[in-house]
Amino acid sequence: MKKVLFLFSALLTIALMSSCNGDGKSASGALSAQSAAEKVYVAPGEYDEFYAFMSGGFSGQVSVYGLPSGRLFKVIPVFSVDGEKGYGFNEETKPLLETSHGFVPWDDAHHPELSQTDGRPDGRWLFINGNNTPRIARIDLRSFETAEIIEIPNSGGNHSSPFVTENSEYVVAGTRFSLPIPQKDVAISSYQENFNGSLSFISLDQEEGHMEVDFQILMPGFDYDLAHAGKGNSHGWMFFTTYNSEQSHTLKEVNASQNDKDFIAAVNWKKAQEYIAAGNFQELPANYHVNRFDENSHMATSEVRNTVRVLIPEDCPGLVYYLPTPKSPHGVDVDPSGEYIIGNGKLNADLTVHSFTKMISAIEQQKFDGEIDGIPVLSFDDVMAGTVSSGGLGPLHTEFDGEGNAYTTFFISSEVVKWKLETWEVLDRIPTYYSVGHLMIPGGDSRHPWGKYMVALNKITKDRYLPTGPELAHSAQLYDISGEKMELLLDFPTIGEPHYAQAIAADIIMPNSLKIYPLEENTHPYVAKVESDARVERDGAEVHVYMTTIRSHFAPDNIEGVKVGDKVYFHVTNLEQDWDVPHGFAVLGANNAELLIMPGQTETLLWEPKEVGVYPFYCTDFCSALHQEMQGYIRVSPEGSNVAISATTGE
Ligand SMILES: [Cu+2]
Repeated sequence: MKKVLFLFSALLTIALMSSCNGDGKSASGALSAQSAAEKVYVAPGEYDEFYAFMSGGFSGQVSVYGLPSGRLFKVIPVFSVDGEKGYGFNEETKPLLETSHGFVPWDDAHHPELSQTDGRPDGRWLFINGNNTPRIARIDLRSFETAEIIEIPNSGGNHSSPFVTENSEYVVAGTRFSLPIPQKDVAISSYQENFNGSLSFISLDQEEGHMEVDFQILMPGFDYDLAHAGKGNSHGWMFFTTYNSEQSHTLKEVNASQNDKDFIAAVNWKKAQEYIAAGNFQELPANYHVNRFDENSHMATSEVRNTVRVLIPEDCPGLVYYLPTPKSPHGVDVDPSGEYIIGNGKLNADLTVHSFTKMISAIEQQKFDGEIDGIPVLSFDDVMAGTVSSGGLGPLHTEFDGEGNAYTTFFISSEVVKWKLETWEVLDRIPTYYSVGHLMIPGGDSRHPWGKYMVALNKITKDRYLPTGPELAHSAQLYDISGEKMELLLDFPTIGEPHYAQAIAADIIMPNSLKIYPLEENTHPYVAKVESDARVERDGAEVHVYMTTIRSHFAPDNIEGVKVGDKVYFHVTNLEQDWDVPHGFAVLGANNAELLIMPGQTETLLWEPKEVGVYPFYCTDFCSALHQEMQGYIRVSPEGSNVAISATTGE
């Protein structure tokens, strides 16, 4: 083992050295390459300490990595179809991608967020937002599969989402782009009178995790950028950043950057619950889908909702307050105690820290600097706790290590700055390669950060890896933050844009990870639970193949009686009850994808043969020594032929 370790370290050393040559770029702040290599080395057969869940950005997916190794374990398809797993191609998962705009097989996924209990990531679920067609997905962390996708009505650009409250009472969603609410045909130049923002509170059923839009708040027509929940003392509040308080509708890079201060909106969601209970809301027409996957039937369903409850701040005193915050703030981050609300003004050099205690006392004393559409504006000086004079440029996001320190990314100066809560002094800074957006510390936005590591999620990779044409893999960088000084340990490429990430101690997830789906619990309407149930049934022009797989054959494996013009549904049940033995299914001429069927699961592929002939099908997932023999034929006869339906195995 020692020899292996030494060899690996030596190789990594060479690799690290050769990546630091040429243009004189060195991993500033890094340990010696060998000691960095040792810190990220997870020996063959050993496990990583953390699961990291990375958004895929414009790939629409979530990828699962181990930390500290940076090894990729899985890509979980969420908002984009995925031929590898048949996701969005098989009949069972198609309903997950239904929206009010029809079937939408792609999205731009930004912020993974773990469910929490008592402000601690609990390993039940992972949420992630879809920006373009506003949606939130819930991934079940037992199966690592997308279990639910809810569409967000009255929203455009679902960016400030899906941040979670301390006990997962809500995940939230704020619209980045304001819109006419409800939608209507108006001149774009009538923005100021006709456009509004919306903040959505999606409640979570604590048993099943089912999401419903509990209520929305109709807001002034600003851009709502990011959010974070209060915690501890500030539990019950949610904070959203805004920019474009200028309410411009064109050339926003200039016009939305005029005001010296925009706002953080502080929402008292417990107050909102009182208004809802008292019936003090408007019910607006809406049209949005709630899509759920059932683990027993292995099928998703899509339901339409037609109304949404909307709170109007003017009618709901005490619901929302505005905290003036310089300057087009991007991230809003709440420290583990819940007292400090950090506004990262992206056109600013300094960070603004608001105090929750001061905010409450200003509210109690009714010290307001005016109001906007019924929302009281607090005075900057009354709520500010301090300023971090960072010396950096373009602060975006802050996370915490649980030891009284905060870490903020600076996009323009391409660095992470470590600073101390309460004294606001800068303790350390380290470059990133290059242009860091979010950063992530395991548990770093919760009440109980694990600390130890920090991952920078970079927008630009440039010269960090072997070139691959005009497009380079995006990059994550792993830093050791256990000491006084941050130390760069590792670069690793990511899937799509690693927009944001979350990480959790592996031992919270591992014991609950599902190994198989019990066959006896399979309630799929087209399941065949034993090989003797395998058959083919014709229903008009539809043909249903009840097929089973087990190492190493399909039943049936010879099918006749299908005709040109038929819709053939292959319902394939994997009879295996053993961990890590999926079977695949592919048939010549299919216009969709393969099936990849987990043990005990049933999945359905639609096949529409266009020409007569005999077509082979086979298993795509290497499953046994006789995997290559796992194949069969289906015969297609002319329309109007009288070849009888038959399904045989071994005859
Ligand atoms: Cu197989």
